[in-house]
Amino acid sequence: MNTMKGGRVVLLVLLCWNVANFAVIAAGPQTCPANLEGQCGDSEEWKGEFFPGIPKIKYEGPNSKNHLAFKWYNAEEVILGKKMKDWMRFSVAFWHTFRGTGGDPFGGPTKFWPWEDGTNSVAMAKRRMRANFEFLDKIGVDYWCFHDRDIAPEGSTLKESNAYLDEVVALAKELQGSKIKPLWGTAQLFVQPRYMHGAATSSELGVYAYAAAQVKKAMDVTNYLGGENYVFWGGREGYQTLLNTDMERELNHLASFFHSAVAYKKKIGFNGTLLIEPKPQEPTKHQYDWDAATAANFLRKYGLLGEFKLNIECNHATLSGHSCHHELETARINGLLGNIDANTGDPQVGWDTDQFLTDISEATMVMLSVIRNGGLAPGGFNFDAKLRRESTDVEDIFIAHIGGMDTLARGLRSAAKLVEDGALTELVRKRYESFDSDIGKKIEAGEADFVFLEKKALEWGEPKVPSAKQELAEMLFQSAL
Ligand code: XUL
Ligand code: CO
Repeated sequence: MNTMKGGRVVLLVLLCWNVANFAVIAAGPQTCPANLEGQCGDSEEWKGEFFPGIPKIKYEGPNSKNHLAFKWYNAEEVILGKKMKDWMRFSVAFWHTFRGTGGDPFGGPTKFWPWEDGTNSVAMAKRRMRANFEFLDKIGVDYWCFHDRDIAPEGSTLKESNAYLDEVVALAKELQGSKIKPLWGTAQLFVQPRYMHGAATSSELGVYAYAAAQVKKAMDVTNYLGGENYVFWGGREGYQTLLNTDMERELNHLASFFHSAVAYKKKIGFNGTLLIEPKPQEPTKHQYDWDAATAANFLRKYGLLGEFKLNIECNHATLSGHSCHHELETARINGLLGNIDANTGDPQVGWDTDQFLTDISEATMVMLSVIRNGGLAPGGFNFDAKLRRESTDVEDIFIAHIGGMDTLARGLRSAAKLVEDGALTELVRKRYESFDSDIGKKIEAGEADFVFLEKKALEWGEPKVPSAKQELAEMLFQSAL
């Protein structure tokens, strides 16, 4: 309780912190790749190595002591009938991995990657894109995720911004080759001051139109790059106080915006899944897509079920007072589990810390949901996670991703053990077996009315209530880790 309260107080401070994470901070020493030979200013055509000395990351098994190797993630290994890489469909988040600066509300950037020259130019954006693709190749990940404004700078007009984006996207397309694609693309509708009241839920008509234009373009480029999904995270689609907010009107606007997105997707022949990413708050005090259940009800109310799925982020789940497992199961049982933003929060702080997942127990619960869902495709696991402020070596970028991939791979192995063993499934089946009777079946088919049930209750007398066997369930779970 105290932690939650503390978290809320800190939340105000974090409004600017969150922006800092997405904003381009050009402070800090100017740097550039060692072998660039002084051509830093306009050097996007540089084709050198960004991560010299770091090899392609290979699987070496659990006994390896090499921190630049996988111990649990073996891409080609088949688990429960599917290759690990097909269960996982890992993706690198461009905004954290290539735009994260380590800045927080109390201090500026701490990360000065050798390829950064301190500018927000198109040339720098292109060089950074080359670094992204070298990283993807070396870490062995086939998907990446981006916001429009992470990968290319915002211009002084929408037209100019679109032209910058086109230029960088053309390079990304070339670098992708035939193997790599975006897992999803999205529009950044929260950093620029015009979005201070929201984008689709802004009180200003011009902002709604601008956001629509930005999403239209972001959908175009996601489609052009072969993206498999498109995400809507409504960072500022919410409110600070209901005293100045017409919540019903804002929600109606949000629904209109989504209906237009569906229509545009069909118009351009984009086959990717549209995903809503719930988050309860931060930067707004209350975000409309609070959690999976809220988002599902929104989709149902506005006739959008069937057009959208959900992108569940583990740290957002815990911010909303749920576990990641709860949010995944809520999405799954509603047929809405589309993608996972793989990260974790810190149990001692109340905000979005976006850490790489390292908890095997949590990863196992996540993977149980993924297995029950039959996988995530066309979604996957996007590492919406960042290095700690204090981690500043280039190799830390690799170590963090290797750690996250290995944790989820370990989760998959443990979850598969649980599924194959069957004891936990059997415990749950037994718990509900009274409903397997004829009368139970009648109830589940909606055919048992209260009069009939009263008759049965009178006939049966006091029911015998069995144990839930929670500790046994926990013991079975632990034994698979
Ligand atoms: C913010 C967050 C975003 C979305 C994409 O908490 O998770 O990065 O994933 O806009
Ligand atoms: Co996210």
